[in-house]
Amino acid sequence: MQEHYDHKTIESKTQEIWSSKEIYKAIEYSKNIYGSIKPKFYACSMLPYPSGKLHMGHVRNYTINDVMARYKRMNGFNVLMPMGWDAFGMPAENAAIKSKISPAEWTYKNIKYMKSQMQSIGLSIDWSREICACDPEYYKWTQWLFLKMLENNIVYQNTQIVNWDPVDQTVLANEQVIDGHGWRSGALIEKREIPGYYLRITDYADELLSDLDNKLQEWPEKVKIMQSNWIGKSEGLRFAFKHNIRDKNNNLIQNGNLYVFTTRPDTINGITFCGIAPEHPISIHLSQNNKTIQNFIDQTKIGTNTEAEISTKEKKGIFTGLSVNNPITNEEIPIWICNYVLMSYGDGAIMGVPAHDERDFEFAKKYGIPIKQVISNKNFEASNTSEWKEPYRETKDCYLINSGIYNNLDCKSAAIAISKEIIKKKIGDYKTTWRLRDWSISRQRYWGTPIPIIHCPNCGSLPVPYDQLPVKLPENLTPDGNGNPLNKDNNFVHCICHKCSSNAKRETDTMDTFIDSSWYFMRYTSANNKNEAIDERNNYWMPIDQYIGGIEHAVLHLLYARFWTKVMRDMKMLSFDEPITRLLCQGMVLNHSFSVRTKNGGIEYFNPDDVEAVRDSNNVIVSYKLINSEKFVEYNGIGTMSKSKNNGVDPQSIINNWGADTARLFIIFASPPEQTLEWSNSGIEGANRFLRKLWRICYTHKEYIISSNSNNKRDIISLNNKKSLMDLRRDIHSLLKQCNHDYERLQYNTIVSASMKMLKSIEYFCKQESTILDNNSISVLTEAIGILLRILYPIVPHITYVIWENLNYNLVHGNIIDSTWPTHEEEALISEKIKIIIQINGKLRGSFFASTNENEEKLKNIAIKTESVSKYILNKNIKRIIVVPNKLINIVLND
Ligand code: ANZ
Ligand code: ZN
Repeated sequence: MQEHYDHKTIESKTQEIWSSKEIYKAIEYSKNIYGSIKPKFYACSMLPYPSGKLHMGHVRNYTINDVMARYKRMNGFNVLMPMGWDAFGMPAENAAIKSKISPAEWTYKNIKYMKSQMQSIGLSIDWSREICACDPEYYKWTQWLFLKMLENNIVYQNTQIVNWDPVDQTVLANEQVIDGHGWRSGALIEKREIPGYYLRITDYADELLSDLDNKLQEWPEKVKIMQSNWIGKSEGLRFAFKHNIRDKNNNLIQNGNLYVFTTRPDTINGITFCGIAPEHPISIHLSQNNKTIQNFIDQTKIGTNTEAEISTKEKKGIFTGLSVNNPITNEEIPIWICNYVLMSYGDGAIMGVPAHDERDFEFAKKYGIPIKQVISNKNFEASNTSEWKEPYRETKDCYLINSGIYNNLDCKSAAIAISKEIIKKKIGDYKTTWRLRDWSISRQRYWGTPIPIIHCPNCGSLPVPYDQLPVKLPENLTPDGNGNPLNKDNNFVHCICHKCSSNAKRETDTMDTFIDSSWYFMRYTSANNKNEAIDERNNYWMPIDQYIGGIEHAVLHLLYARFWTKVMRDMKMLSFDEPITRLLCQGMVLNHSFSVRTKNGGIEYFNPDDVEAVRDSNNVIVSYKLINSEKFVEYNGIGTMSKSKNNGVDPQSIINNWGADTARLFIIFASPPEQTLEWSNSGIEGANRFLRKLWRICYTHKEYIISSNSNNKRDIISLNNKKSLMDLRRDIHSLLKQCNHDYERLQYNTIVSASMKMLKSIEYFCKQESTILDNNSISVLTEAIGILLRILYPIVPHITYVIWENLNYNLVHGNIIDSTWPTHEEEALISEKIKIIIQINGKLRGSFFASTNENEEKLKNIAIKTESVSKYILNKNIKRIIVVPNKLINIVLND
């Protein structure tokens, strides 16, 4: 054992050993030393996009995963921790446009570097199962699954609306449209309707919703709420306003029915307008010979119309000049075209009740539409709605007013009574409406999984035969920003129809990259199978026991993965319903941010490492300035690490300078996995100091421990009731008990604090004992350090691995990686507590409980710090402290 802790050699050596021995290769059905099959544990992190280099968020994610994997392995589980690359997608194309290298080259280069970074963190990944979304060996099976879904009527073709950039002649993703203009060309973006493929996720809406509660007990509540809102089940009434509006061929539009969907039939008497979407058939009809309406509709189409954006957008509308009649009151109701009414939801039309709906209220206020109150609580009658600042949205203990025969009914009964009346009139019925839409998966992009379809002039669209998979994506194209390069690649586009042998064209759309990540975690289980997407090993490992990733994937990725699993189950490929048993969303990594306003009104950000605090004479921070400069900067507080704020910390420089173990220890210690983590350079230093201290104490006592382990004296501890031995064992075993509890509930940060306490107790013990230890002391010390090393090993695997070997612990417990996890001994915890009285100058001032024969210094310390006592000794000199063992402490003050 070297005298000094040298992270560089330790970490590179251990990593070399681990990889050469393929120590983390997971083998199905592996057995324990007693010959019985180990339970499996599948721990998986969301696979990264190969953007170039790892950021601190990745490191945190994989470290948490690794701690869990190593802990579970020592606890007798057969653990799988795989890794892969979400390697298709737009950043590769954007990089290609910028630097003129092919997306393939850029992606593979990034993967190579990021993989080396991951290896330097010392993760226990089974690299033999590595998968990469842009590898034909992987996407062949994505295409295969797509074709199976086509066969099973899960895939269908329909038109989709896309953002068309008329200058670049290309389809843009929503995030490439900025304020209605193309990100590169600046051109005004048009909406175009083109054909595309869809997956019937709405067929699974019910199950996706009910399984949140029934099967995902170990998912964070907030993720389940987000998914449930996204699925958006709404129960209400759908009914028609009868109308007489005819199109140019004199046919009644939609057979004379203007259908609306409402969740509040009780408010029907409060309707003061009808709102229709800009894409509604009535709107389209009107726009054909009305320029003002046409212009209004065009205006609403600018920009991306995501639901979230629409809800915050200013409400705008235009009166159509038309009206319908309220089916209950027969009042005349004007029809407006409204920008906040979505064509894609319900029927693309609403009954406007401004008195009780927020959006309608805002709209009515703006356009002077009457606001008619029809709901009130018991205590007040109709109030003057023109003075309202907000709609009245209560329903609990509320009753109808201004509603004719329905007056005085409570909201719920009124909703039922009015619905019955509408149903009786045969103009409507109860209806469940879903917010979830079918999944549009066609992208007019190069760098994605090719959709395995050909278009033949004779036979139409045909699926590529299974034996011709994969449809390989050419890797040598370089997009230039002008359309999809696949369209211009004759080698790719041209093909022969397998049915009629005429010249046909390949589909050049590729799949949404969320498809790649919807099933990759299953491919890990069968990664080397060349003949099947998955095999029986999938049923061994799946479902994932612990999935770890960012909260930003709470909805889309996790919902698609759940959907995909259910589809595969219905295609008889799986025997489970949900892919992920337990989910953990790790918190963000934060750092301070500093900036100055530039002359032209912009903001320039400075890296926190370049900034120092300026303090006044009382050492209070008064301002901040750049190091080695007189330039003052503004402190913006703490926020997510990001490139745009220039406050990222490069994990590689931390690992190079301090070592992976230090980085891991800090990350785990700084906060519990689900909370945000504040970066701190002093925290890194502290973590490193702790590791050096651990090394030093082990080094100092190495001869004793080595001999103890070599003679395997572990079981012959005879304590002889020696207090120091009992104390140390009590400390170690009670902390161990806490650690085991914390490991199970993933409260990893407190494990680090417990290990720090263990090391303190060990240090204290060693100071107390004489320099030459007797056999019992050696045994207790060996036991204590053996426990500490194992508790720390999942968090700092390199240093503990090396110390463990150097101190011959493997002779007794085997390799630390597979050694058994320590369990505390209840007997070691027993300590007799006695009441100790505290006196000051002989007067009773307090008391506390302590173990029998507690160390005198410790007792004195406790006494001084006891609350009822400390105020008497504040600013006084203590002359001496008298300890009467197991009875009292008398503090004598100078007067
Ligand atoms: C009248 C009403 C009165 C409404 C009231 C609400 C409160 P959830 O619950 O999210 O499903 N709505 C219906 N179709 C719409 C569309 N295409 N675009 C925009 N809004 C639409 O929302 C259902 C409610 O959303 C419906 O109930 C309707 O407004 C509106 F005091 O009808 B309500
Ligand atoms: Zn053909």
